Amino acid sequence: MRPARARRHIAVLPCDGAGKEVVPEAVKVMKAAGADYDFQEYDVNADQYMRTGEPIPAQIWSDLEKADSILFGAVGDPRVNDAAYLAGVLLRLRFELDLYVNLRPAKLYDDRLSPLRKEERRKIDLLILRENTEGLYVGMGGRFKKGTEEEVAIQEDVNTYLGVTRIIDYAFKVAEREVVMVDKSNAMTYAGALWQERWKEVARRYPHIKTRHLYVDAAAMQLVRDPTQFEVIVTGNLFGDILSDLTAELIGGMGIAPSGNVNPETKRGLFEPVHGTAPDIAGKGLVNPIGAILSASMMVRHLGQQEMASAIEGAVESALRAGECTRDLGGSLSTSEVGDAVAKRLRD
Ligand code: GGG
Repeated sequence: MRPARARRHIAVLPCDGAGKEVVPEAVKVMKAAGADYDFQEYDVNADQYMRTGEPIPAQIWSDLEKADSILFGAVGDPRVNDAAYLAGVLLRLRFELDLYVNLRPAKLYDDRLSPLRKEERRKIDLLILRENTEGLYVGMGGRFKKGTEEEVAIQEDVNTYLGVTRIIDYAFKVAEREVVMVDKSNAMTYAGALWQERWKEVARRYPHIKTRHLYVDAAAMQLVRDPTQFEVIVTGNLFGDILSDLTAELIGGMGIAPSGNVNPETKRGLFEPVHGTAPDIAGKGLVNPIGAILSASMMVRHLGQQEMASAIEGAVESALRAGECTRDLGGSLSTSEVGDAVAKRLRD
């Protein structure tokens, strides 16, 4: 007899501010959907950092490396005016676990949430694939003559053959119709040339998928003009970050946008709402938990439970259509009441 499969260990990192409010709702919804995971919450947050000076203590890091997946809220705190904290938590997890694919889907669940005037342009259902381990985020550079009028600040944009190739290849693997590659190769000629070369070479291996290239400024314009034209967009770290905030607004705002950080080879994953800690509204029951709940649905899908993932997504869609949502989406429910409304649909 084969031994029973061990329960999946999900490391839960609510972190700070809004993250602390939305992550419990995502866990509540997964439990209502029947997820039999071993959820373990870890003390990674600004209070812990201010106490110890360590963004992620060594013992916790060793657990996170072994976890089947990580459910993450948001990191940042006005009391910590120190980029080392954000870098030591979120960027460390993305870089050291080599979560090179940042999946940022944008799907409109209810027509009334779209800011677009023309009805036929609203049916947005696209995926932005942001390279997640390179680009301007690696922290290379420096400040020369800091604090003087002669100061020079340099921030390096790192693009490697391997990094660019693997994210473009992943885009072709998940696309059904078309991949659009976005860069700024007319201005950023060195990095852009590498992206162009790898794009053309990888595309040749997938002749059944249509291809299109857009400069990032044109891509931003086209996303507002007619987002329905896109299926999969693949791009670098910074452009993916910016364009996915734009697409979040097209589906109802930052509160609703989910994301996954994954490595398709090791199967490691970290799932988090796109939004940050929202210190202006955190702690008042106003934060929208839908981005976190949809991120949990992405995690469940990544762990191979497709039906459960679709059930969670369906329950979110039904709650949104019934107007059972927070104020940012025109509803009147609190953060936990939205979690309850979604969970109820999964239990009934
Ligand atoms: N879930 C996304 C996240 O945590 N991003 C980090 C971030 O933007 N932190 C700054 C902040 O929340 O103020």
